Amino acid sequence: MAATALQIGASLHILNNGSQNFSTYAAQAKGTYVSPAKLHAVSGTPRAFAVADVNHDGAQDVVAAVDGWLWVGRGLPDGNIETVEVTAVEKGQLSAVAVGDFNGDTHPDIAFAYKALNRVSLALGDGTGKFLVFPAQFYVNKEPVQIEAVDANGDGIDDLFVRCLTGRSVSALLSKKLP
Ligand SMILES: [Ca+2]
Ligand SMILES: [Ca+2]
Ligand SMILES: [Ca+2]
Repeated sequence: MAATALQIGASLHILNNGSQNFSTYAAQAKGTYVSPAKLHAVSGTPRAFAVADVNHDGAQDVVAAVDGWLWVGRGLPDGNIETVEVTAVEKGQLSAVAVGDFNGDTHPDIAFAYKALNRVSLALGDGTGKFLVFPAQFYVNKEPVQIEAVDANGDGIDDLFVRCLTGRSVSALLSKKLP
């Protein structure tokens, strides 16, 4: 089954879609990794993941989109995952995830796409690694499969660019500060 690998600091993280887990390999020396890996179970099938420091502690964290869940693995300075926080989201075909500050409160938030529903949802972070799903939905072109968070208009708030399979298009969503 498909796997996705990500290097964070001295550790290598591999998302194992087939076995529904996430393995962390600690680096031993340049280019070699300790085996067996530390396994972190992800209940359900992980569809996409992103790396960002979501709790402002200087260590990169891992965010995975699983059907019905956002899975946040809190990173340690050595690149290992310490604890895992899960947030329930609407079930659907989750296809992409990105981290950025979409409401301008300086705390990282999570944007996640539903491929079959043609929309993007947000989970707003409180800066401690916990997230609350934002009630509004953001419709994009059909079959979104990739999200990038970039501050496109320079107002200090991250905006969303969503790549969609239908029409080979990119939908842009400009964020604004919430009242
Ligand atoms: Ca962190
Ligand atoms: Ca935020
Ligand atoms: Ca912006």
